[in-house]
Amino acid sequence: MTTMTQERREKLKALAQRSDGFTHNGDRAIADFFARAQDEGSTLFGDSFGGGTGSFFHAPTTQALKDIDIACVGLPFETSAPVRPGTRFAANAVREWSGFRGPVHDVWKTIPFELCSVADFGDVPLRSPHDVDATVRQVTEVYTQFRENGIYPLTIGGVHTMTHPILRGLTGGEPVCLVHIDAHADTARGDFQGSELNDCSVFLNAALDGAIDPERTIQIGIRNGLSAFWDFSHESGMRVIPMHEFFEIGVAGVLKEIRERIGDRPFYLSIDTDGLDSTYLPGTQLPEPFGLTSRELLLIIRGLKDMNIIGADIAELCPPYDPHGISANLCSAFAFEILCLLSESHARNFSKARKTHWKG
Ligand SMILES: [Mn+2]
Repeated sequence: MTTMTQERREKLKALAQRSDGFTHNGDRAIADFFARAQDEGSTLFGDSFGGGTGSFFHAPTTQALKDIDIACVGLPFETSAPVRPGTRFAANAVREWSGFRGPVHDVWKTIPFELCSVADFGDVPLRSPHDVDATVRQVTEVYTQFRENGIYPLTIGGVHTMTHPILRGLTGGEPVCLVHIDAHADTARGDFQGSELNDCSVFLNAALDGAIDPERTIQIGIRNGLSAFWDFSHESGMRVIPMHEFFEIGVAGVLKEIRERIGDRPFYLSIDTDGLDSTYLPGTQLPEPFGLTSRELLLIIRGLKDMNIIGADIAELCPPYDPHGISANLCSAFAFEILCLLSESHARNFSKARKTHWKG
């Protein structure tokens, strides 16, 4: 038994009744950010589920390219989905859950809104959602504009098919390195199921476009009986880390190889939600057992800190197959981790450091 003296009780009472706002454990930068965001009328405070602005992470919504450093983008395209439909609902599901994520990284104390102008760009307005070719051209156009304006995109798909035009636009044919999380290597040779544009040939197409460098590509989490389709990965020099090898080398082994292969070169991060074990993320187009745990993927993402990331996407999230929202919530948490990486990287690469503002 210990003793609660009157003096101790008074001390605790004084702490509980402080009226000078949150002290954030003495972190002035965080306190200043909260004061500024509140002053500018952000909805970071006190809204309920689905409330606030309904934007990614409560970011201001704009498509004014000159005003954006980091664009959070929805890409609700699923015409080429061969298995289970519903990925078109992913962007809004992540938007909704993202209201509970951030604004401060709980370990690094990174505040993306203090490093960069972060915006919800909205969804790519799909002009011809029934036409894969036309959509590939349109997505290429949008991400070309991002490249021309120095914008790093964080995209929530849609089917993985669109990572190919994203990379084509974003790189302009100057190959970047790739970190790819997936149960499938997505390098099936052309005319897969009657079409070259599909979600099983994404990174073969990107390599042919000169958008990624196969020898600086690393694919993590690959598994299931489709491995016969992925010859191109092995033959083009990509590093494929299948799950059975991941079980041996773990997160530390993966991060070591990523650092060796990519170093400080620009790289793109593409996450197919089926890279995760379906226990952790059931809401995906093609769930695959025996994948990464949510903690393992978190540690892989955090292990990319201080590297030269220029864009990222999360594809194949399929909310209708997860009525509890666990999958979309998890993706919103990964998305915030990635937002921190992107904003730190952008701030290092561009001298025009500027903050996010909720009012002009
Ligand atoms: Mn996949």
